[in-house]
Amino acid sequence: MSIDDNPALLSYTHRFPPSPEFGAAANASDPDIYDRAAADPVAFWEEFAHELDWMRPWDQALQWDCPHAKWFLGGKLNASVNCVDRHVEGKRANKAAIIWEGEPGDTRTLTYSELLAEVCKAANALKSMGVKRGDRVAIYLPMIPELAISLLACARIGAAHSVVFGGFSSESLRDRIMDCGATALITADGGWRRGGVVQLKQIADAAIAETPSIAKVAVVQRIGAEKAPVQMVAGRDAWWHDLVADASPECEPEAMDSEDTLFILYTSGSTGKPKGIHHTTGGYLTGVYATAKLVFDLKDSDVYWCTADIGWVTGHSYIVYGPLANGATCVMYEGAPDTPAKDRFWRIIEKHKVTIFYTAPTAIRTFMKWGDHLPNACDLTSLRLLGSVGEPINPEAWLWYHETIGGGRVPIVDTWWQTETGHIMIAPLPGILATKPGSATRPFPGIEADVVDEQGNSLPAGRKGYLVLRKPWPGMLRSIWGDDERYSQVYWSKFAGVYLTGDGAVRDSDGYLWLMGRVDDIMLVAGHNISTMELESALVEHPAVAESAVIGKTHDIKGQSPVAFVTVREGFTASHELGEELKKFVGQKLGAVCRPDDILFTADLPKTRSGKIMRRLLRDIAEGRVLGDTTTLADPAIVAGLRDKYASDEG
Ligand code: 6R9
Repeated sequence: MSIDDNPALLSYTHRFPPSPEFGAAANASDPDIYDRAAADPVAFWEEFAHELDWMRPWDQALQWDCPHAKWFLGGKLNASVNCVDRHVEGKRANKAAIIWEGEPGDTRTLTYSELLAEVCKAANALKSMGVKRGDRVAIYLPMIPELAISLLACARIGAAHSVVFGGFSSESLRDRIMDCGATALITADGGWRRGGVVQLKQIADAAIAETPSIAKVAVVQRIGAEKAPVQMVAGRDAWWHDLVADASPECEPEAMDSEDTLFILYTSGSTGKPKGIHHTTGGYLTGVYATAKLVFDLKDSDVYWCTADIGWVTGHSYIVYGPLANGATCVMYEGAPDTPAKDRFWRIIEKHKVTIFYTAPTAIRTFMKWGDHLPNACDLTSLRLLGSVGEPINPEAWLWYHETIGGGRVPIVDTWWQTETGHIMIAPLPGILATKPGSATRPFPGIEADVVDEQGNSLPAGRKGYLVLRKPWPGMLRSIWGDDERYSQVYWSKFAGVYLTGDGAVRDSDGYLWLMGRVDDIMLVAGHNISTMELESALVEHPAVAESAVIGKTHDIKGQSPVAFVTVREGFTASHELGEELKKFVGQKLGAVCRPDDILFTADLPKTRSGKIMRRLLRDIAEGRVLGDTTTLADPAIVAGLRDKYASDEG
C-alpha cells in the first residue's frame, strides 16, 4: 500500500467526545444543524444575519456571479454599532468589553459603555483629521486598547482600515500604504516588546516620507518621550490624546451598505507583492459573529482570550469583530509570552480567570519546550474551552494542550481558516462533535469543503489532495484590492467554479478533515506524496523533540528526500546519536520511505511574524540556494545562522 493511501496521521485514532454537561449547555447542541445548513446554506446564514442590528433589511441574501459574491444586498448596517452600541443599549453597558494587560504590567479595563465613548471620540478625531466615508486609514500600533478602538472608529465613520502589524518594517508599511492609497495613519510613539521599545513613530516616519497620500498622522503616546523620542511634523502629526480630548463622545454611525468595504488586510503570498485582501461589512460580520458564537460557544459569563495580534486576521475576526459582536469580555495582551517570565500566559489566565483560550500551535510547542512545571504552578481551572489556529496542530501538541493546559477536561477547537476566508471554515462544534487530536474535524455548518485530485475530482477517504471550498460563504474575500485579475487567477482558475485554498488535506472514514499544510510544502519522495506535517508530527512524538520543520531536498534517485530541522526540549542535548535515533524513530513509525536523510539541530526555526514556519527558506538552505524573500521573517538572524551551520555540517 502506498503512503498516499494510508496517511500516517490517520493512525492517530483517539477520540474525545464532548462531556454531556458541555453538550447540553452549548450554543450549538443539535447535531441536526449540519444537515439543516447543508440543505439551505443561504437560509442558515440569514438566521445569523437576523441576530445582528440592521438599519435597513437586505433585499436579497446572496448574489453569486462566480468568483464574485455579494451578501445581504440592499441591507444597511454599521459594524461598530453591532460590536458596541447594541450591548450598551442591551444589558451589557457595565460589562467589561476589553480587559487589557500591558507588557510592563499596567492594566486597563473598558466596559461596553466606556468603549462606546472611546470609539465615538476616536471617530470624531478621525473626522477632524479630514477622514471621510470611503477613505482608507492605515493603522500601525502595538497591542494597546487604541488599536481595537481605531478599527471600530474607522468602521463607525465608514472608512476602511488597513492594519499593518507593529513588527513590520518601514518598507512593508510604505508598500501597504501605497497599495491602498491610505490618507491617514494612526501610530504610536512606540510599543513594548520583551522589555525593549519598538520605535514605531520613527519607523512610520521613514515610511511616510515616501507615501504622499498620507495627509495626517495621529500618534498614541504609549511609551513617553524619554524612551521613545518622536518628532512631530507640524500640520501633519497630532497626539492622539489631544485629538480625543477635544472630541465629543457621541458620533452618529454611518449607515453602511452591506457590501461597503470594512477593511483591507495584506497577506504575503509566497511570491510577488503582498495581496490586499478585501473584506466587506454585512457578510463578514455575520460570518465572524456566527462562528465565534458556535465554535467558541461564547456566553455572557465567559472571559475570552485570543493571543493573536490584531495585525493578523485572527485578531481582526476573533479579538475585535467576532467576540465583540457577541458582547463578550475579551482579554487583550500587549507583549511577549516570556516577559517578564515564561509563565506570563498562565499568570494572565489565572489572574483574569480566563475561560476560553485561543492560541497557535507554534506557541503550544514552545510552551511544551519550556516545560510543564510552568503551567502546573498556576490555577488554570477557570478554562472551559481551548482553541488552536494558524498551522496544523500535531497530535502530540494537541494531547499536551488537552492534558497540561486543559487538565484533560476541556474540549479543543482546532480552527482552520485564512485571511481570505475571513472567518473559521473548518472546526468542531464543541458541544456536538467528538474531536480527534490533529484533525480540524468538519466544515462549519453551511460550508462545503472538499478534497480533490489534480483534475478537480472529489477524492475518497484516505487520499490526499487539494482542499477546496465549493460554495460562497458570507465572510469570503471579495477580491484583491486593486487587482481583480489576480484574485480570479490565484483562487479560482485551477478548478472551475471552486475556491482553491492552497492547502493539502485528507478526509478520514468519518468524514473528518486533516490539514496537511500548504500544497507547496508537500514532498514527492520515491513517488509518494508525503506531507511535511506527517513527519513533523512523528518527530515531535519523540520525547527529545520540541519542534521540527521538514522539507524535501532534491535527490537524484528518489526525486526528493526528507530533511528535518529539529529543536530539542529543555533537558535534552543535540548529538549525532540523537540524530540517528530520530531517523530510526521516524522510519519505524512511518515506514522507510519517510526516514529523513538529514537531521539538523537548531535552537530556533525560521518563522513568519505570525508564527508559521517558513519551509521555503529551509529548502533554500538545504539546496544551497540564495535565500528568497526574507522580509516577513520574525528573526532573520535564525536563517543566516542555519545556513552557516548547514554548510559546515554538510562540508
Ligand atoms: C487564520 C490564519 C492561513 C493558512 C492556511 C493554512 C494555515 C491556519 C490552520 C492552518 C492547519 C489549522 N492554517 N489554521 N492549517 N490547521 N487550524 O492563520 O490565516 O494567516 O491567512 O493563514 O494558515 O495553511 O491556508 P492566514
